Amino acid sequence: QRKANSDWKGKPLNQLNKIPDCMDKLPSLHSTENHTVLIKVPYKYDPKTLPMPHPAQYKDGWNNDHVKMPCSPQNEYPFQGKNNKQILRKRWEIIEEALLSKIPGPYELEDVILKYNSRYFGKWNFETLKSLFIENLAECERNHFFGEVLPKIAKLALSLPHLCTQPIPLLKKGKTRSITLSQQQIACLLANAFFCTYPRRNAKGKTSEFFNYPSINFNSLYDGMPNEVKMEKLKCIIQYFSRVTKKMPTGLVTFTRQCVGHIDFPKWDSLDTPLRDIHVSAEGTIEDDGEGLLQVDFANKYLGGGVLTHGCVQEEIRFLICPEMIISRLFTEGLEKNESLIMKGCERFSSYDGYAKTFEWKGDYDDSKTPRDDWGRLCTHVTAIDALVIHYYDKQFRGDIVKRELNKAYCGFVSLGGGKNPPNEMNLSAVCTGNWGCGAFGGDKRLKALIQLMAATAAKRDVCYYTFDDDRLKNDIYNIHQYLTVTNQLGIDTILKLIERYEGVLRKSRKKPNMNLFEYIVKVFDGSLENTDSEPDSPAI
Ligand code: AR6
Repeated sequence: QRKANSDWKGKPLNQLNKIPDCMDKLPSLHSTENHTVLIKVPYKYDPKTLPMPHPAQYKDGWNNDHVKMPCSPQNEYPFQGKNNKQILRKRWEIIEEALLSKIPGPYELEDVILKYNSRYFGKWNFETLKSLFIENLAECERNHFFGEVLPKIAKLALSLPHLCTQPIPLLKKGKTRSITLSQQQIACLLANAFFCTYPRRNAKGKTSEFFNYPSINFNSLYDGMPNEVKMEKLKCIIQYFSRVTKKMPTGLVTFTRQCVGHIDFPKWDSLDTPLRDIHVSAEGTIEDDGEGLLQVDFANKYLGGGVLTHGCVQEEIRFLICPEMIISRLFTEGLEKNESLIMKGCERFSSYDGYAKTFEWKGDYDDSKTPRDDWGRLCTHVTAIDALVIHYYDKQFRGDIVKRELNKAYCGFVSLGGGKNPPNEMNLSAVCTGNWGCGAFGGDKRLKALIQLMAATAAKRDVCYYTFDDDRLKNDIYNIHQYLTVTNQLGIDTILKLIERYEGVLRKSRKKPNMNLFEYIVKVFDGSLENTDSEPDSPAI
């Protein structure tokens, strides 16, 4: 499925460090204070055997530190009893009754979901869902989904107390912490999201309990004016469930919230290290051509961004073709500026075409060629980092803003190792990225490329950069990299001073620059700006 790519510059792709080849041996898998393992250990990956949940019996954790589970005995809900009398009932019993009933079409699915979400009767609508099954898909596809697939998704959802037996910790801000769970457990949790069973996750507003978490129930995907892109999103979700209910994947996935202490950031202004190597290409995408590399998710602070609502750009698309990533929304609090989320082992299930408004689901994707590590995780590592939204062009070059983005990228790229010794750089894969923060978030591509290169350098990783069809950018990045490493061996400290100087010029000139950051850097070194950019309102810019 990967196209041959000849249009690149810099270090050849096959010379970049890649997992699994560069990886150190993994320690044996077990829970620690900062790592919750939801399956039984000792564990050895066997492609034919599903991992066993741990513990054997359901243990509840209805408190502020754990996901509030739909099947918790403490989850109660008002229910219209006999003679229209409202009674409180165990919500899981209402869910069980509802999901075990016959659901022949989208109208009945709506009724079922509203049975245990009766507060949202008249508030949630299911127009997109209905439109997909009634107008968009063929009758045989609808019959297949409701006849074959949906009963299996319902069964999967109802297996929650048997599959997810251990309280799932919330990955809260301020703490590095990991969760490892089986792909089967993720499928079961996602099946619950599909049926909108998660309690306490529908209320909006600053006082609601999960205010600082992304949404997880899928109702927002079903509602709204019928919309083509949302229907394509739903097709990705249907594809995922069709696959896992036919043949359940047997591997594991780890989610790590990585929080870097403020004293542990590099002292950027005195870092004289020259930039690491780069491979830069106009062709290729992170998910298609980044195998074995640390792939960047151009994230929202609320993981997945608009995946369950509107918006369909890099992050949303990634979460749709690899839906296991969506489960991060269940337990990951909004990221702070010194944090990232690293996802190891998520499988890809769909192919796609187009982008944003033209996004289209294009059928199955077979990810079985991707190797697995000793923990049974696919060797696909994705790091989610949220850039700043840029409202004013000049401001992004300001020292404090540049440092914010450097620190954020560093949080995503650094390997904290976990052990006492810092990881050996030979064991670190290169970063695979592109125009992070430069689409929906409006950043400057050249600045962000340099920032990512500097952060990767501090994290001891090379960079593979896909410019997303921008040939000029490819050449510019290659040329400035050569200029900063071969022609002049400049350290990160000097590069930062040059960015600061460029900001000064922008600020003084108060007009759109006629010279981009890279042109400016080269001109400063050529000496041709010596007498001009120190002047206020310089005509040179
Ligand atoms: N591979 C390589 N480059 C890509 C790919 C890809 N698959 N897809 C897009 N690009 P954007 P942001 C390039 O806008 O600005 C989401 O809603 C392409 O040039 O997704 O950081 C999140 O949830 C594109 O213009 O990232 C956040 O809320 C550029 O990367 C928000 O968007 C930036 O992609 C983040 O916005």
